[in-house]
Amino acid sequence: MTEQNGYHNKSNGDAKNDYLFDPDLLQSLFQDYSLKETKLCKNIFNEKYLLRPLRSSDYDHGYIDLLRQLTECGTITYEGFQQRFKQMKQCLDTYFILIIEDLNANRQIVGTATLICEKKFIRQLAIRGRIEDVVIDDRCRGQQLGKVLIDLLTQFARDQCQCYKISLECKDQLVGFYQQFGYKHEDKQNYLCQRFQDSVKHPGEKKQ
Ligand code: 16G
Repeated sequence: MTEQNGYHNKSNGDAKNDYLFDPDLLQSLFQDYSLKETKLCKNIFNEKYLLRPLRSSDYDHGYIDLLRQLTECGTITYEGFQQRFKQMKQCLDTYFILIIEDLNANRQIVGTATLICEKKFIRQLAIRGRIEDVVIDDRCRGQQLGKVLIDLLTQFARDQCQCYKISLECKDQLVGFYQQFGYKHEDKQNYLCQRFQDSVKHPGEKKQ
């Protein structure tokens, strides 16, 4: 990883295996992207924000609190977080969680988006991508941080993971936001959902 690319961990020299996935996978992608979107990338380049994969230490940098701006998270202990992180990491080439860290605010995490790559038998052993859990901190809106995350993850899914399609679910008011990245309602297709619980399930909790 090189300093100029602006997405990697510049100073603390943490071991690479602390990351959910190899940060080097982002390198060429980020280079291409910054050529296309220089203005947008300025925020990232000028030492304000850092874009990188999730790390196991991010429990202490507000990752869960950021997710609370999207939906319920319940009580998540440090151990619970580490266990889930490990489970995700063990699923090779499946979980890609990107985060944006604010370098000037105690390295708090202010943005995140997840790509999940599902392995399939159909379409000649295809890979299908899903974009999930996209959140930008309320205090950092309007800086196009969401745009960077979705653009990069979408390209990553297409070029790096060879996904044959990527889908996402979102609230009505966000449809326009995602359409700008090429996401469309598919003709004669519907999204159906069945919920088994209204609120958060706590690990080990039995159904009454
Ligand atoms: C949104 C999210 C989805 C998340 C869900 C949580 C995006 C693109 N979509 O649909 O990933 O899991 O909200 O809501 O970020 P829930 O807790 O009601 O399922």
